[in-house]
Amino acid sequence: MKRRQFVKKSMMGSLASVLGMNIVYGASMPENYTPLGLQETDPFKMFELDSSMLVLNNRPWNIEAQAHLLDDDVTPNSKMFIRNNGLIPKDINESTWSLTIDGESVKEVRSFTLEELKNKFKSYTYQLTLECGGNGRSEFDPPAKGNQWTVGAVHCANWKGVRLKDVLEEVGITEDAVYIGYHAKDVHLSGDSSKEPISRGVPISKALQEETLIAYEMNGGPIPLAHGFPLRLVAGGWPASASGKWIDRISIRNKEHDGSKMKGSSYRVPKNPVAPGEKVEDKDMMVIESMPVKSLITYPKSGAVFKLGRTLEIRGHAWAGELSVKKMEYSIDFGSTWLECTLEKPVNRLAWQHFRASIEFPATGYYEIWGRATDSDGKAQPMIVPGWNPKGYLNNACHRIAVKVI
Ligand SMILES: Nc1nc2c(c(=O)[nH]1)N[C@H]1C(S)=C(S)[C@@H](COP(=O)(O)O)O[C@H]1N2
Ligand SMILES: [Mo]
Repeated sequence: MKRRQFVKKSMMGSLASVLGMNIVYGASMPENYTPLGLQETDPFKMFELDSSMLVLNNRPWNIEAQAHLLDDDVTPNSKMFIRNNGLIPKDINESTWSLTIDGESVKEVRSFTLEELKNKFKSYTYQLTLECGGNGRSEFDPPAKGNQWTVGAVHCANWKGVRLKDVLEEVGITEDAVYIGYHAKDVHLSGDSSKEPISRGVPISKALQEETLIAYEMNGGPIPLAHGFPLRLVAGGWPASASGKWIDRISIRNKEHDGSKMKGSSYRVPKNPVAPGEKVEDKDMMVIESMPVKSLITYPKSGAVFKLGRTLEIRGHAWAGELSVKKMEYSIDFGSTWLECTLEKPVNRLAWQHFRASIEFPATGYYEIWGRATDSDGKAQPMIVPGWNPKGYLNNACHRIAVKVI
């Protein structure tokens, strides 16, 4: 028997045993074909998601949480939104994976295997808030194209890895370095391997922050495939698009990185306010940097019903990009009056902050609870959707929930 035939026969044997039955016309099955019966297509099983997560899109996969699912201090894997611009890479081999540091502004191009990164550099663990720049897009009018995220495209997980700063120190960067750009292994939707689905980055000042990690662990285990296994850049507080998943190369640039989704209207907003629906020229747009102040009421779930006389304990999280949150308030009278919540300090810089408050309702009936955070510069969340922009980014309007008191 020829080797190829032998391989095929034994492959067929193992496929059949997984299926639990013989593949009758197996001999005619194309090579490298996975029978449908063995293809997992259920995103809840594939990504081990909580059954209340919301699937917005399947090609590419885009899945969001709901406010009440984000009640944990640290977001568990099953409740983390998933955002992809392309197709998740397959057949990743951890032992041959490497990260190359190149670009105009490196002294010398260097590559590190995962083992080398782990052995050569000290590891750090931080809770880092990552919010998609388009979180809240669904509320813009006129509507903006793109995933219609409601409030659930944000998470704060525990990330462990090495500091990008330490790696760059080892490699050596030149004085003209102004930006870094990541390159990753995901596949463009067209299947064209010369195109990158996304290749974004951050200014060198952000790259050199202590909390900017090249992460290899998330929430105490290997990074799940959908979130960037085996290596991910994590730049907390910035649009999550700056945190490249599946990275195998970081380029140190002597100009603003010009990779895929750095130009045009991608992850960019008008420099000056524009009228809703207005066309904005590229030259009048700028790259989104730190995300604006925002908060979520994660308990109770909107729609909850309570007995009059019972004190309601609300809770949630607030975050403010590069800044911290200095005040969290709530209102039960549509924003006429505000009362302060108890607000915790962040566990570390760039982690979201937890808040709570006890509310007593004066009478039975319908109420809305609105939450409003204020950042350390004194900027508060707007009560209505802020500045319209072509792609619907940066909606940090106050989160609102409805409750009924009976
Ligand atoms: N390689 C790669 N990195 C990526 C993306 C992507 O499509 N490919 N999407 C970005 C965007 S737009 C977001 S919001 C976050 C989502 O991270 P998550 O899926 O882990 O929640 O990953 C970012 N990093
Ligand atoms: Mo995003």
